[in-house]
Amino acid sequence: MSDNNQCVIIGIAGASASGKSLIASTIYQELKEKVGDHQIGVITEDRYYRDQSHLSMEERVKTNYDHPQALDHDLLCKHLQDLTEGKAVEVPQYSYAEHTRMDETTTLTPKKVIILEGILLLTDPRLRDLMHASIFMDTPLDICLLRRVKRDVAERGRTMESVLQQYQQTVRPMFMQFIEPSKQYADIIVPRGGKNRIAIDVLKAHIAKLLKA
Ligand code: UZR
Ligand code: MG
Repeated sequence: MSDNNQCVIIGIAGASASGKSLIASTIYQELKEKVGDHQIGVITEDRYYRDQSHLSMEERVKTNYDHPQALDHDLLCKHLQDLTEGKAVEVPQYSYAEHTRMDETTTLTPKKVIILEGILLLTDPRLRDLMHASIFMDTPLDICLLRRVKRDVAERGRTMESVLQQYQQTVRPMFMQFIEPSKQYADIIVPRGGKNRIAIDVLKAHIAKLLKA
């Protein structure tokens, strides 16, 4: 990594609705003022759910979205490498209502700091290698479930019944099988959720230190 295209990558993992996006956007907002508007970006792992446009809607709903295979980590790794080398990338857009990738992409230019957030990031050794620091949101699962029901009905075009069914079928079992064990790879474990002020300040201070190094 040369000084000119330094890119600090911070990974934030944890259960669905554990506060990953909230802590990522809080750090983004607060650091943006310090490092400059165009020098910090957030990448959500959700954007890298695989394209399923070749499948019918019936088949799409059967996908296990909480399994590492549902995600295109190859593309995510490629994009992180490109950003590190100073190249812009086209981040896919994903539709939760359609359960597939959309045609449009979002251009992301190289940044000094990239905050990556997503449920299964720490299960992939390639992604762990690319991170300069990793965080696991250790929010109690009942709190996550409450938040998930509210969010998916309000923002992701879902019914309460379908959210609860999916929770029992995949969300909880895959959390136990893949996400919870990936906690061992985190540098920092954050209790309670995305509003943990001390955790936010510690992370901000650490990122500032990495930027100076
Ligand atoms: P976060 N997910 C869907 O519900 N539908 C999709 O088409 C793609 C993903 C859910 C996924 C996972 N699983 O729990 C969650 N299910 O999105 C991850 N079931 O997103 O970390 O923002 O909660
Ligand atoms: Mg999220």
